[in-house]
Amino acid sequence: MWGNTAVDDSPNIYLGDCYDANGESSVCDALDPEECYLAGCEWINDWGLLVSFSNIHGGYEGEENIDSNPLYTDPENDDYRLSWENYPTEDKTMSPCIDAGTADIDGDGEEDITDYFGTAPDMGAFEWYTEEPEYQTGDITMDYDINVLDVILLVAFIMLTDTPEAEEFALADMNGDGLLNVLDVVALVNIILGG
Ligand SMILES: [Ca+2]
Ligand SMILES: [Ca+2]
Ligand SMILES: [Ca+2]
Ligand SMILES: [Ca+2]
Repeated sequence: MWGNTAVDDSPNIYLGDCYDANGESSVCDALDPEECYLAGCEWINDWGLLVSFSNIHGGYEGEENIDSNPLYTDPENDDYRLSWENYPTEDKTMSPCIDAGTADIDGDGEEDITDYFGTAPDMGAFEWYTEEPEYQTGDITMDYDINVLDVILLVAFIMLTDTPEAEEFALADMNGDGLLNVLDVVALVNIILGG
């Protein structure tokens, strides 16, 4: 949503530019449906507005819409950023809005939004992200576990039977010398054996 205008002292949200926005990836969590036209629906239907990939209080018909507590960081103090306490574990501390939006706004199969964090854009105004390094060095398979599968992939890179992406290369280069070789295998195996 963008280009919004508050009309007089009415409790309603005016959705500007909605034909372009199509209501994608927005959060509407008004407790009272009167406070939010997205929950009220009639006005939207008059416009033929499609609402999809959105969190609508009370629910709304449309592709991938949800109706759940968005787990804002501190809404009482106007902090509407999403929260995810136990990142990267996808448990109940993860806001259901995280990665629940769509990068393909017009549905043509090509991503229109590219500067998101995680597997997809989030619903809502603020993209949730973490500054912490995502993966430990050695976790080449990027599954938050260092085990024999990482060794197998590292060996495949060294034997040139597989080609690392830049991020995989960085995770595989255990000693940080810019090369992938047996020294990195030894360092990786030592981590696994040492626990
Ligand atoms: Ca995201
Ligand atoms: Ca597209
Ligand atoms: Ca791994
Ligand atoms: Ca190395």
